Amino acid sequence: MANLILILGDQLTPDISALDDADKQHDRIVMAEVHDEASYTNHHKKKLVLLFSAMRHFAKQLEEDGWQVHYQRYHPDNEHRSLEAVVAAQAKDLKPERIITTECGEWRLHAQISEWHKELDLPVEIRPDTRFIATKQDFQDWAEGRKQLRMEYFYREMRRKTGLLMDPDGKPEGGEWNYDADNRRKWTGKPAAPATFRVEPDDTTQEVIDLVNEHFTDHFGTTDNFHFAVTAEDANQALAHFIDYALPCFGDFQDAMSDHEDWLFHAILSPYINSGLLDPLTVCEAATQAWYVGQAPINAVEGFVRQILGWREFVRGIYWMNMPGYAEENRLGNTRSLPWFYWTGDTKMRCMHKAIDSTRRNAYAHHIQRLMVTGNFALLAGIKPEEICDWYLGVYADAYDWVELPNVLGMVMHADGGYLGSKPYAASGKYIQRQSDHCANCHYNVNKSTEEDACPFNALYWHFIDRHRDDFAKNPRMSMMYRNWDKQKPERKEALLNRANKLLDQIEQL
Ligand code: FAD
Ligand code: DLZ
Repeated sequence: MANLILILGDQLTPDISALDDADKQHDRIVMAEVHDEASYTNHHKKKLVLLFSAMRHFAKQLEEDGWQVHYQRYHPDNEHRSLEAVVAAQAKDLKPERIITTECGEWRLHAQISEWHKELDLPVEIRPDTRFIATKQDFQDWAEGRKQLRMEYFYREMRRKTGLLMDPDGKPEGGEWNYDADNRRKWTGKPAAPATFRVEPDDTTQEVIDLVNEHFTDHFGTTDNFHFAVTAEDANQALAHFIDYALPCFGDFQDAMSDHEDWLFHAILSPYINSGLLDPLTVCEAATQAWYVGQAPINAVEGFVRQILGWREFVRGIYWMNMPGYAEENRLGNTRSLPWFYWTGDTKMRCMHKAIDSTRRNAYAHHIQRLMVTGNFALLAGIKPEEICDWYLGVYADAYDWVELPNVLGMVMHADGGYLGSKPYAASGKYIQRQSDHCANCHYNVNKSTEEDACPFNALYWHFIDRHRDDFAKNPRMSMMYRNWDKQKPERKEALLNRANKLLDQIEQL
């Protein structure tokens, strides 16, 4: 008897486990652009274009390879508005023995699919997602009994497991596990950042751009200048472009920000890795190969591999071990609403304007912008975790709950009480000045803290430190901050707190 195989929009690879042992002659693959998935958050228009176009290209490739594919294109009047409705209609038609799918990456949808067998009165087989290097169980086994979960130790396990950047004696290549200290140079325009890898929209992508512009007008961002890859072949070209032109400098300028460059030396590969167009291990292997042939230095290659083998796998493990309760965490008790300028970029803070504007145009901002600019501001201002999480889930082409939530709620907002990170990434304007040239072009003065034109990050930083004394004063990694705060004269402290309170009162005007 035939099986019905569901492939989701972020599972676009013929190696997906749902296809293991499938029968081209009898089984039917279902893929569907549906209202419910396109609308559960305010997805950036470019993310919608990327996914729908990549799904269409992948379905075509499957058909050319001899698979039977039922594909639903998006239309607001579609009878079937959810994946379940599409699957139910196909099941009625095919009368399959069972439904097969690969576990999805979001608790929301996972909870739904786990219940389908009741409504559909059919077995639903949910297979592990073998694209990840660690299984959910591997992560749980590693985490078991540990008082603190630290990415660095998990990352070392992953290095040992894969053998990536390990020498024949089982030692890390280059002698060190981690070259983080060599990843912090400021970029002053030299060497020039490489040209962005571009794929011009083909007819399918253009059709989807028109569809998104017609039916998703109120979604964030723009479809203008869409140049993402939408096939595995082009995504592999994007990987080759990164390895050849950006990886050699990736390590040095990993934490840099620029007033003039959106992409710097970053990979811009996360939208492809997360949707299945690129395999994470293949990406890491391509990077390590560049080191072995002397094309890129160790601080670049190790820094890059750490992000994928370490952080990416680590946050996924945290997500699945702690959901659904994790999404509800708000250990710092934040109550403030997200300022409207997160949606418009209309703020006099130059770094915030630049990060949000890049996000709006590109559905992309690099890690340090997400962590130390838009994230840092939300942390210092005490924004409600669910509002800032929803923003991050909407605005990036690579955003899926399993990776967005731990990064935002855990890493940025410290809302999980330090489960993911040992200390909050709170920083004043000085950090942004050190890592970028934004401050030179800013309305505010980064060298001032209490005056009308002082950089808001400065007073907000001390306000954060002061109001969370009970949360952090005993944290050894924060003790220096508290010593510095306690050393300040009472008048100075009062002026800083007054300035911060005024900023918070007028947050929409910043
Ligand atoms: P590079 O900087 O070139 O890094 C290489 C690769 O490493 C990325 O492609 C990505 O696959 C991986 N990576 C790097 N950092 C992380 C990380 N912290 N967690 C997981 N993977 C990582 N990444 C997402 O894929 N989706 C998200 O929704 C997402 N939300 C984020 C929200 C915040 C607040 C922060 C601080 C980080 C978030 N990240 C997210 C991680 C990271 O910022 C992006 O993966 C990265 O910016 C993608 O751009 P790139 O491909 O140029 O990455
Ligand atoms: C993100 C997304 C969007 C926008 N649209 C679809 C869709 O129409 N059909 C689909 O199968 N998947 C879509 N996705 C991805 C899912 O919403 C979900 O985020 C992932 O499948 C989780 O692994």
